[in-house]
Amino acid sequence: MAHRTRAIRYIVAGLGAALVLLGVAEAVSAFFSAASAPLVAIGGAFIDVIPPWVKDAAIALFGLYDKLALFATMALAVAVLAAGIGLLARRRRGAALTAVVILGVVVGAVVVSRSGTTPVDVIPTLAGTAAGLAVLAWLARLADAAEGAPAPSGTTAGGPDRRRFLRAVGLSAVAGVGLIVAGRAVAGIRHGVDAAREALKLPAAARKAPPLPSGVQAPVEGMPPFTTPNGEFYRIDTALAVPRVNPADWRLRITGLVEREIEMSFDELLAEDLVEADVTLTCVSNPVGGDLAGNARWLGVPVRRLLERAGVDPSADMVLSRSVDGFTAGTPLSALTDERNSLLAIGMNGEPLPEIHGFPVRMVVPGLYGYVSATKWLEELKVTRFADDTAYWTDRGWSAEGPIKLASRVDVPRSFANVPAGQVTIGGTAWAQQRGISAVEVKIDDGDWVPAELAAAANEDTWRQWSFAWDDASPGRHEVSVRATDGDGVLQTSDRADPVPNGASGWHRIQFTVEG
Ligand SMILES: Nc1nc2c(c(=O)[nH]1)N[C@H]1C(S)=C(S)[C@@H](COP(=O)(O)O)O[C@H]1N2
Ligand SMILES: [Mo]
Repeated sequence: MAHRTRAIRYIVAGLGAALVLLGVAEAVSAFFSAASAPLVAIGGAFIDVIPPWVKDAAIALFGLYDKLALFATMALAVAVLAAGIGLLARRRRGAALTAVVILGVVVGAVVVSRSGTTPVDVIPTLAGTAAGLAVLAWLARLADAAEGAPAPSGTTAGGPDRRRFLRAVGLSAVAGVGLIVAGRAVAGIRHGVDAAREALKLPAAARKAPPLPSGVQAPVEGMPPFTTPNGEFYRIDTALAVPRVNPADWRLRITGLVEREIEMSFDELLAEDLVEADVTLTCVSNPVGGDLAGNARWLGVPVRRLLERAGVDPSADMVLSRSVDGFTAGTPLSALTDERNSLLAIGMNGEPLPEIHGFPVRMVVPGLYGYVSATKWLEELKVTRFADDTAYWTDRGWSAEGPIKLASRVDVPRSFANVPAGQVTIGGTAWAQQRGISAVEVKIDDGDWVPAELAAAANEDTWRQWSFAWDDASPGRHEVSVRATDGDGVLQTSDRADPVPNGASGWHRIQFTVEG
């Protein structure tokens, strides 16, 4: 038992040193780029190398908490590593300290290899490693003393030494956690992005979106709102730390196969004639019946106009958009130059873009999944060819082209809900951006397909709600399926496909119980 208590002291020393290491790195990183914090860099690198099915499984498993789950996993990994190094420090002090140095060097290398970082961004990791080394040596020495081994200072075993060790560990933990919290706060203030966003007044649109027709919302209680409030809009991206882009420093560059490269500031973008459009965004990872889709009123500059100004070379067929954190999307040039409302968006539902949705500027392209079009924290449009360039998700097994597939889902009742007997009102959503929805049918149990009531359509780029009143709902368990027909008269396919590599397909079906 006594033996074990002593071993635990070294484990605790390792954990304390790790907290200080991370705290110092986090605090110092507030003065460097967002990706300079070691855990952010490691997590980001991890996200970049995981195969698509793991990313998909993580989204399915943790939904919007996938980042939290990743951080929790990393915290666990760090704790195990720190405990191991602490144990090593008991008998082989030099080896333990060397292990910390090696880890620091490896993490530093990962940090500088991340896009969006420069070599100086290694400084937070180096500072953290130095602090971690000092604290590990210090705590291990106090653990020696508490253990009764002859410590370098010549102290011997006893109560005071144990208390001294505990105090030192407590101090390290408090300092580590405090530095992490303070670092986050300082980073927020220092980068001034919140303040810049608050202060931003969006100009009025030169071309407003037509008002939404009354009746876009199906008259069914519990339906999602037709326009998704910003706070409820789904979020999907690879960014562990939300990129902090101050509009004052923001530049957009249009490069590649153009007659003249263009560079624009945020103020220049605001001075353009702005266009407003209601567009439903959809994620390719959305499973059948899933909710990785949202509808907003976007305000921005038509991409077409800027590409015309740059003069696109006829040999080009793709625009590779790049974010400040190195994400890229490859959009067919035609989708950016035809008549659709492809925008460099700065506003979302009457507000500047929320930071997690790409502040200050993102792309919105009707009809294409987000991974090939909706680049957030945009900084470059490179006019190029599919044959010459590949994008972030195409390099990880997803298709180069990602037109949104016709989809429909049941929103009400919820899966496995109990509903009162009598009339049961069923409601849902269907979308086929660029084509619109012309019909929705439902099937109850083994019955025939029957037409549902369509809510009003806003335009062909937004989803469309539907409802169906089932008058003679009999008590018991029931099943309802839904399928839609798009504006071209094409019926939604029943073929089941997984999200990888270019979006899920198949009819959505849910079960519910009518109470007796
Ligand atoms: N910079 C950046 N932009 C990005 C992504 C990303 O990982 N990084 N993900 C894309 C994907 S896959 C989707 S579905 C949409 C989601 O946009 P939202 O988070 O605003 O809903 O953003 C796109 N833009
Ligand atoms: Mo996505």
